[in-house]
Amino acid sequence: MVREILIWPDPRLKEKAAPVARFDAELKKLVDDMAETMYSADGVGLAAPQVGVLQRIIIIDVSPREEGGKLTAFINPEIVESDGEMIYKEGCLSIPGEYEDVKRFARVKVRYQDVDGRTQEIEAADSLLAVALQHEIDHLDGTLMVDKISTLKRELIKKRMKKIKLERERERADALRSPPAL
Ligand code: QAP
Ligand code: CO
Repeated sequence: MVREILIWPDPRLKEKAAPVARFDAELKKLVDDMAETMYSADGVGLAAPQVGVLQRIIIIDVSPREEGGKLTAFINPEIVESDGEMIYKEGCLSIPGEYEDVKRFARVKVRYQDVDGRTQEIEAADSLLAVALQHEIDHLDGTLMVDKISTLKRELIKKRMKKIKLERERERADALRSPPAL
């Protein structure tokens, strides 16, 4: 099931997400929904708070178009090692149409649990995966890429997002007024 992706600004995107304690069927269903939502929006990464679920879950697939593109779910992820610096032009499914340079670590080691609760580690350097891990883990602490750019740029983006939200509300109201014929 595709879920609705929250558009920034939204108070839920600023909250700190809670650790996952139960590795059950409900968690797997949420991860499935997040994957469907991310692929339908042409994304490479998505964090649970972006679909309004304040739990420490992220998914990443840095090659979604490739045959056997590999989706990974990271539960309770934490950066345990980092070094270096890189700048990457990032986007975010909660900030559609906007791309900004953000400074990140060049290398990170991330400890996480898989959907079965087993502890895993992954290392990534100078890559889309390295950026995606940092971007998505930030979401779990209520930090978005717009928190890492200038105030001026942030305010301009905020105006454009408010327009997009209004448009979407109007579309929704129109759809309710004249539902598609079956
Ligand atoms: C986070 O971002 C990320 O504006 C995931 O119109 C950022 O998947 C990972 C997207 C940088 C690695 C590097 C954004 C799709 C997707 C848009 C995304 C849009 C359509 C963003
Ligand atoms: Co994002």
